Amino acid sequence: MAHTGEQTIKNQLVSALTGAGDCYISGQYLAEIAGCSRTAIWKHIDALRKEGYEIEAVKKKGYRIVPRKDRLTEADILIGLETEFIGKSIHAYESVPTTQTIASELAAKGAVNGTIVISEEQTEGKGRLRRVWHSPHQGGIWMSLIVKPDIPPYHAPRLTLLTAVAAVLAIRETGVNAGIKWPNDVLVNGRKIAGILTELHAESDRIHSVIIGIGINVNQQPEDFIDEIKSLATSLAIEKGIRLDRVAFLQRFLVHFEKLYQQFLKKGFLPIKREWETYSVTIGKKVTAKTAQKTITGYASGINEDGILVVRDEAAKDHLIYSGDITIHHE
Ligand code: BTX
Repeated sequence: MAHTGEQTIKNQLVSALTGAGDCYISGQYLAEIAGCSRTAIWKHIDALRKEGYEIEAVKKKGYRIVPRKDRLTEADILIGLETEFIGKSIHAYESVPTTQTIASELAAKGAVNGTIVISEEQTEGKGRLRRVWHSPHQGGIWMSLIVKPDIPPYHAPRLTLLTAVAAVLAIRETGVNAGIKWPNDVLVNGRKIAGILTELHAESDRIHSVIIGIGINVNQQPEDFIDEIKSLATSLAIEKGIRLDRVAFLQRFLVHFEKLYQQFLKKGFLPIKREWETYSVTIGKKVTAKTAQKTITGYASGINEDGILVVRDEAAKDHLIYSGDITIHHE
């Protein structure tokens, strides 16, 4: 485990090298910004290489970081990331049980707003209600995003809807026609392409942090899905017939998320609600909603200001569905 000082130098080097893109940076310059000798820089560069960063060293020119194709490393994600604060602090792993737990621990230790925890694979990926989220190696984006909004805790579910809109916008940019099934499923032709799990750390009136877990199927092929979800799930690669650059896709998702998040904090939930309704595949449909208490069949007439689904039954009585699963009837 690196000492904190070494960790800081490492971060300074990674951000200087990624910030320079294709250009070389001299050892002298790196030594100046990190406040250490050129020999120490050489040692740090060597340590970074051992961590998996590909760094070229050319005499008289200096150092240059080589972006690796389709690897979700800190450097690859940072190069060309066009956000102000979302995803600027990155904890990237090869394999973890679940990114949610790591993000919760980091949030408790004071991780900065916008920190992301991402892993190539999750061995115990979590869905809602203790369900499993299948997170195989290299197929998708399995990520937890830490945000610390100054909003009352009961407004936190709005962030789930906001995240679904961000996912839909990023997916639609690739040419795949995604929609949202209440509350948080992102679907393409009725099959799940992404799922969102929001966990809240709060006191009664104050949010400490919100951990937004998002799983997006990007490059899985049909055979990569376990039998149980084969007929329910899809990926961007299946829909498009080609593999996608996960880094580029993730960067676009983060840009959309940040824009919507800032809009939400400035202008409130209404613009997000409208956008969510635009992409919803639930609204206006006959649905059956199963909650812990009851089962209701009726027309999904909309969501209210809190993102709660309104289902109108045959007697024209409105029911508010706070949580649970819905089935859409195809008539
Ligand atoms: P959910 O409860 O709405 O969906 C879980 C259900 O979705 C499962 O029961 C299964 O039927 C189906 N499913 C499981 N894996 C997949 C998959 N890869 N693609 C499509 N369908 C699947 C949705 O829960 C919330 C998922 C959040 C996942 C992220 S990943 C990063 C973070 N870490 C973590 O452990 N969870 C979140």
